Amino acid sequence: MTQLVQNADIRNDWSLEEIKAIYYKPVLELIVEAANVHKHYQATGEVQVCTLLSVKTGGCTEDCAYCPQAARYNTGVDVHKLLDQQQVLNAAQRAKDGGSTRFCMGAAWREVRDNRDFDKVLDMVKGVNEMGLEVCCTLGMVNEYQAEKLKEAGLYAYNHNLDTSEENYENIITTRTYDDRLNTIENVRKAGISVCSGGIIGLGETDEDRIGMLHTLSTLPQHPESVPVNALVPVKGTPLENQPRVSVWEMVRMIATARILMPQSMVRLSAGREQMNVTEQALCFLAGANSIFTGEKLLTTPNPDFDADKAMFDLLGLTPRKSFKEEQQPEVVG
Ligand code: SAM
Ligand code: DTB
Ligand code: SF4
Repeated sequence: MTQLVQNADIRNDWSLEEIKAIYYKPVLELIVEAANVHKHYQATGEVQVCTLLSVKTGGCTEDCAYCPQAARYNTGVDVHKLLDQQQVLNAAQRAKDGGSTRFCMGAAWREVRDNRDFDKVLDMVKGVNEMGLEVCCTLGMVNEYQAEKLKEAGLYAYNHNLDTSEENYENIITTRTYDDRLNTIENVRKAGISVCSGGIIGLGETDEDRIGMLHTLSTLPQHPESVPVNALVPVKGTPLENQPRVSVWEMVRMIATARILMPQSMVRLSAGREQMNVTEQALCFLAGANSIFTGEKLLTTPNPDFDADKAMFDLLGLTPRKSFKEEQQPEVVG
């Protein structure tokens, strides 16, 4: 089993007070500090390129207030049962041809069930893995046994976001608990799968909630190898449709704090790039973001296309990170 090892100088004992002191620094000072940490632990100028595909869209039983795929909101999302294997492999090939190294399959499920659809997803994982891509899934809650099956099929990473602080969770989702989320993350970790977990800003949460979520993530027994920072994409029909757009400075503050707290993790500038110009995205890279989703769609909402991102990489002198690079450096002994 792959056991990802964490450097000895990585801290899992951050206090809320310490995190606050970082988060509330004057923003330019915060960027400089994060950039220094980034330079020390990461290959600056390298950005991981991931592509999403919604393999099962809409009709979800959950009530996540931000989500266009919850059955209870009228969002006009194109509801679709599980795609077939060939459609998925074709999309993975397009992603690979577009320069992507990680392919993430999302399903609008509350949890994985031991049924034929799960068997089909296992086949998809196997197929995408054989194409030489890092395979990621985000399928809702999984138990230990399901996590092991995914690992055996060749799953590289599993995405399961905390989304917000424990205190704010019930204002956003009532159909499951924060502990449910943490349990799944533990099951994934135990199976030796790389953990991808982060959150969303712009849900109406306070700065304290953002700090609280970063505290939970950075005090897990092992930091998630990837930390996605999403800006809410407000979707008509969801309870959060009228939320104001988050400013770039809020994204920068979140990304920079995550970078300082979890220096070895990939920090992903996730949803919300469609609404950001290149200058704003450059600030996020400077603040320590080193991963993005490419391809014209996230799961159901628009994202910049491959050509626009290629032009941005050229302009900023960024290079795509190679596949299967260890996201955590092995522990330095002696
Ligand atoms: N159903 C699974 C689950 O909830 O874990 C997997 C798919 S779910 C769509 C994956 C993640 O997408 C959510 O945890 C949330 O962080 C993000 N997300 C969903 N809708 C969003 C939106 N409108 N804006 C930003 N992020 C969103
Ligand atoms: C993550 O943190 N963000 C991605 C991925 N992980 C699964 C999803 C963003 C979804 C945005 C809304 C949509 O396109 O439906
Ligand atoms: Fe369902 Fe996931 Fe959307 Fe929540 S975030 S409604 S669990 S698809």
